[in-house]
Amino acid sequence: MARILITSAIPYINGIKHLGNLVGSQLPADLYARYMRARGNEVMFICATDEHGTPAELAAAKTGEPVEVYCARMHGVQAELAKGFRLSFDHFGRSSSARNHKLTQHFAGKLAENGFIAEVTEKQFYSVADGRFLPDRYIEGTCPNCGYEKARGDQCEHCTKQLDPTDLIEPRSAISGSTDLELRETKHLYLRQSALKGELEAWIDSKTDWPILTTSIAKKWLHEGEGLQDRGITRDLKWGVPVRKGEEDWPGMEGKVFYVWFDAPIEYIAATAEWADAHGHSDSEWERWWRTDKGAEDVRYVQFMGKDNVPFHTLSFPATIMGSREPWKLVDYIKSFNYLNYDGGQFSTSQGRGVFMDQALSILPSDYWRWWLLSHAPENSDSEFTWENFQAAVNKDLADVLGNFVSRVTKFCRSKFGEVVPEGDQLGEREALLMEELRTRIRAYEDHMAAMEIRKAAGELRAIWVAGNEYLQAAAPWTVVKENPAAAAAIVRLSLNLIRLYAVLSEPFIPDASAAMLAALGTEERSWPEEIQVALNVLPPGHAFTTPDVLFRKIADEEREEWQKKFAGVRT
Ligand code: B3M
Ligand code: ZN
Repeated sequence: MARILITSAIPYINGIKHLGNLVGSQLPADLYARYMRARGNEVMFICATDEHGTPAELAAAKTGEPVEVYCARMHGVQAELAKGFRLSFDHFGRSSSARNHKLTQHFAGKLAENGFIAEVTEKQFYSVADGRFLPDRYIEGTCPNCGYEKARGDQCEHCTKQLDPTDLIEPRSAISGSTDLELRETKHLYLRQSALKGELEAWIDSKTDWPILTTSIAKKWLHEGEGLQDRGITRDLKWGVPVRKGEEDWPGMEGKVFYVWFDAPIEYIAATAEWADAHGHSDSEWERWWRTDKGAEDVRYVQFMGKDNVPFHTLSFPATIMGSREPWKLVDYIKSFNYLNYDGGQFSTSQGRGVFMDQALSILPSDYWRWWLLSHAPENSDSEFTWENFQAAVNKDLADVLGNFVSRVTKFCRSKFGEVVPEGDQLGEREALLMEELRTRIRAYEDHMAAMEIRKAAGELRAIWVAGNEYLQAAAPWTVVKENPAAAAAIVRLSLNLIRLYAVLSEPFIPDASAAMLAALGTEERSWPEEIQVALNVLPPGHAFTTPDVLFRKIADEEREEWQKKFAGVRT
């Protein structure tokens, strides 16, 4: 038994996530967590909401709620949707927690003590009318490149040019519209990543088994241009973790908070502490996952994220940990994803384009989505959601292959032998061949799951379902029964046991259907098939079952067209 720590990138608090976000971190992390638990490992699976920064402040200003109230409400919404998708987090924390405040300040203090923080005085816009410094996104003006009048201080949305606030023509406050802006001096903290460059590089070079997508992004940031840059880790905002040096004040930094990307990954650790608190455990219970001096040296730590998050996880967060010179656990493996596109374009939160988590669940149960998303995960390149493809995969894989197998076997058994596993003859050559195929395919499935090759694992699982269907078709118990009922009974007994095996193997992908199959079979036996002979004899003759309802329904063409239309526009 191994101990496996799994974290998913923590979703921003501002709004409901779309299916592209889901498949890029939380869903594959859940697949892996479920699989590792099924194999008998001790798993800690952590996620949280990422609650700080300008986007949270702006979203709250839009709804008119105080930002704390907005974040608490949206955390509840996201937690409910996570449940809806059966994401099996051990804890779904909040980056605004007291634990994260304390830990973030602790890391900053240690980094300063070890010489990895620089204090830099720079010039920034101060709004006299608003009585505050304005971060990039709080300044609007005319784009010097294209003349667009509502360009933001960090970027022009119209021509996409990256900007500095001082580039804007006629800059004004996005809060009040005031043009009474002054460039004033203000002090900020920088994380001296450049001083840790050698250590980071050696560490990344030692990760020879990482996906190319992960290492190529890390190396690009290490070597391109002027190489790894120091990063500003403070902001002039009210909402966030106040800048402190451990438990002490930080002179000159009053009224400032840490930058959201500084405290967000620290929340992985803090959320594990929140988990301990929520269960009344002592600190040693979470520290054994995170402190290599307190039991974490034998933990395997795996992170899941979209490719845009990779620089922060391969460089900035490791720099925070290394620079603390304390024995915190570093990540062992980073699984990163490309983008999922939507029907000929991009999913977009700001434009409300695509299907969002709440909308998806309002039209179909989570297993349909889980199966499609995971079996089409954007691993080696971007992938695309189309309604045609979704309909085809659901109808074929889930309804025709898996669902149909379960329904044919149970209904046939009920009609000929009643709702109990029948006695029957010895099994023959055909069964031996099926078992041989299953043995090979299950081992391949395990290898792909262990390597987090999600599409390949899904393909193997589908092949395992197909093997059962083909066996049933060839064995044809409905014909055999006329001449030789005992031989037909043996086929049926094996097939009922196959359903149980499918329930166990499929659980990480489609947990609800798996539970429905086991419930129908009247069994709790879900141990992993180490020996195929044993696994296919779990349900003995005489064991009662109930014929389940349709596991997966088909999507009709009219429905597909209706959804296509419904989700073609933008969400408001
Ligand atoms: N919230 C970005 C995202 O949701 C960011 C991830 C933080 S991981 C520590 O893609
Ligand atoms: Zn522009």
